[in-house]
Amino acid sequence: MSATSETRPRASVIAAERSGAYDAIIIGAGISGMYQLHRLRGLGLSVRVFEAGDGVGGTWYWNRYPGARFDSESWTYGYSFSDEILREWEWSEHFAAQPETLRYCNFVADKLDLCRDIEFNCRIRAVTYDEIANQWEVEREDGGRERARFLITAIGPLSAPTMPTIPGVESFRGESYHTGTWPHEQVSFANKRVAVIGTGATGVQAITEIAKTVGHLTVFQRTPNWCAPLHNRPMDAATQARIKATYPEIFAVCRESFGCFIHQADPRNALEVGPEEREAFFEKLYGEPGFGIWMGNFRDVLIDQEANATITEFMRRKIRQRIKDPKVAEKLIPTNHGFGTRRVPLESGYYEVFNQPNVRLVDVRETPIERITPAGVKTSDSEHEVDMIIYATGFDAITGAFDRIDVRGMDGRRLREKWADGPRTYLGLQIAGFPNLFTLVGPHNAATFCNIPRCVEQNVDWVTALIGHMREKGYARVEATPDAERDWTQHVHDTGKRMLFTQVDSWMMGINSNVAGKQKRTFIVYAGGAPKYREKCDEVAARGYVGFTFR
Ligand code: NA7
Repeated sequence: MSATSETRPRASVIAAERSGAYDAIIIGAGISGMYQLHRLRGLGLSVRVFEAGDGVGGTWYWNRYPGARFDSESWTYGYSFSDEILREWEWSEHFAAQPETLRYCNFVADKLDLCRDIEFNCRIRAVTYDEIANQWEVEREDGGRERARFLITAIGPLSAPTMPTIPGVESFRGESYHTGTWPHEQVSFANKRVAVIGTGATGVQAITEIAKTVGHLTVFQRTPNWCAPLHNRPMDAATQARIKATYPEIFAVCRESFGCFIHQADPRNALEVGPEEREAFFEKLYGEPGFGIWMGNFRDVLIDQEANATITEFMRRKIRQRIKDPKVAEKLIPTNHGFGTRRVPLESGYYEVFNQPNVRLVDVRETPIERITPAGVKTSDSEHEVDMIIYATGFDAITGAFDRIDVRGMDGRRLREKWADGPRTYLGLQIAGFPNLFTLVGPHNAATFCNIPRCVEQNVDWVTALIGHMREKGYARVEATPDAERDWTQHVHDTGKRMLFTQVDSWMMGINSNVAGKQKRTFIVYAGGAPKYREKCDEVAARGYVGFTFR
């Protein structure tokens, strides 16, 4: 397919503008919204995208914090649908940093001439289904309203940043930032006393980078994570050429792996092999780039407690070896969860940061943060005076972005209320009672646990095919049946229960200590793996979109 071909008849958009209703509205111009726009144009639909930021890129637009970079191999992350884009774009590193990924998003937007159909700086506050008109009415934060037959949310899995509910946050006199809304201007750490709160995947990247130039750094850690080496390196010309020549094979490998990464699980069980062979295998994975140690490990380490204990013990030893002060090492070793049962942060010298004389680790389980004061962070045993506080405190994951929009379906029913006891969906793409609404990276969808563009392409293609099917048959309305929704939700719960991560608190189980009502574990991700998910979606389509009603 040529990426530059003009695929959308201009006349349809002009007609939509005159009648005041589009065929489709997409919320969000990140990885999924951009591709969905391109594909719907291909169907000849009039489409409008509303994006809160002033540029495309979603995650890569907002998360500009120091150290932000891929944990997926760059060359497995880009869109696969356009040979022209694959040929022309060059990744400079195996795991590109955020500025390069944002440039990539802009490169794609320019290639496909996407921006003419995107309205930037436009946050959506409410969406309401109008049953009589069979349209969605979309209300912008500035009060403006737009209408469309189809509404597609492309609002990202981790796009609602959350601040900690620590008293006094507003009182701090110095600079303060949340990593998920990092300023566009350069922030300097030189000669400054900096505090970082949070040690998830974001905190680990930010702490490692900030430690290179900071005056003094204090890290406030509540739960240590099992971090593994990223092993990033620049891309040389020969590798670049080899990758470009083998993109189809690369994407084929990703397609068949659990999370669409290049790493496939080893077919053996951990305890099937002797201790020496196991150790050698772990050592090999530890020395290799990317998520291999998480996704390419023995097939049972993420589902069997005993198998998991073997890799957990290995990782424990690694941390002890890398930290000079044994007391600090013990603080950095997780005690309440096994390796891989929470999102594994990949690191490039994270542990060594704690060997620096100008870095201090504060375990806030030992000495809880009592409040933020005008001068810094007050814990139960002292006041840490700082010039800057960085909140790497994460996101209201997956359902959080939906909660920020007042979504009302049939009979004015609110999505927030429907999902009060956990999400209920069909394929993670549709919801009974919310006709013509598609959730591209919604709960229960494989994209929630995935090398995102790989799953997003599948979802967008599937939704596009469904809309194409409706046009062909003359249908104007599609809705998941309550039975299909019940069965899918049950399937999500059943597949989830096999996985150890569902027995641990983390954003993957919908836990966020800073958001009311998000302290109970909830099945929000699809843990059956991307290949199984694709199979299910394909089967639904092949059986004439079974589980949906059309009108
Ligand atoms: P995470 O993984 O949710 O991490 C947030 C961190 O902030 C985590 O260490 C939390 O500790 C900590 N936190 C949150 N609130 C507090 C308070 N009130 N006090 C102390 N510490 C707190 O978010 P990330 O941004 O790192 O990563 C999110 C995903 O983005 C990541 O997985 C990638 O896929 C991309 P806790 O663990 O809750 O004890």
